[in-house]
Amino acid sequence: MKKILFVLAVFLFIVKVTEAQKLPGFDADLGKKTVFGQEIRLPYTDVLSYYGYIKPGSTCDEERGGKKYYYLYLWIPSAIPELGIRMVSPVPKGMKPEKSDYQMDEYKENSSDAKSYFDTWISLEKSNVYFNDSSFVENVKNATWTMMAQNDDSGELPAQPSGKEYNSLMRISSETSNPTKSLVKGLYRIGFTTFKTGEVQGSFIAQIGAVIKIPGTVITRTVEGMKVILDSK
Ligand SMILES: [Ca+2]
Repeated sequence: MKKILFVLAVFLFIVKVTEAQKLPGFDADLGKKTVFGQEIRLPYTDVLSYYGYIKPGSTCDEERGGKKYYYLYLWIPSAIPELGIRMVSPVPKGMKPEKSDYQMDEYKENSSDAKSYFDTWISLEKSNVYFNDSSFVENVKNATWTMMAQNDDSGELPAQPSGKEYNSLMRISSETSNPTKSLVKGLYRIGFTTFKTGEVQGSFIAQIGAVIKIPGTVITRTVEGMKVILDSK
């Protein structure tokens, strides 16, 4: 009996440690309730995961205000009421890409690098490109981008190896009465950089959460890559 209890205790300990190496649930603002002073949120029903890796010393996509920006392009195929975005660096030890997850080639090649990471900072911008046609890539190059939201640090996410809660999370509600703030079909981009000192480097996981299933949502690192995927659908 003692042996069984010991095995059980070890098992529970392993489960606990494994859980600590994954991310907590990703919950929405929509439908949030407060019951007896306790906030109750429903999880996003549709979560896409993107595993990435930025090699130390990489060239960024754009320099803005002295910050090195990198982009993930996001295609939303239909209007949605809310979008959640979170980014964690490095990828927690207990997490590995599943078949349906997106992953950068650089991540596949460098997933064993557990040392590099960065203090994440994220933004969501909306473009005025709403359709995929033959001039899509050109249109995106000339697009107007409107800032919708940004986040530096979130206490809802596990701390980084430094012990600081510097990972990022934000929830964006669609403002249907405001065309620049409504989450309609079209191309968006998630900008990421490191807000304080340091370089963007190492592994990261970005997750996109939606309160409804939206088949046809696509995340890519490049506009050209986005075009190829949209054309194949
Ligand atoms: Ca941060």
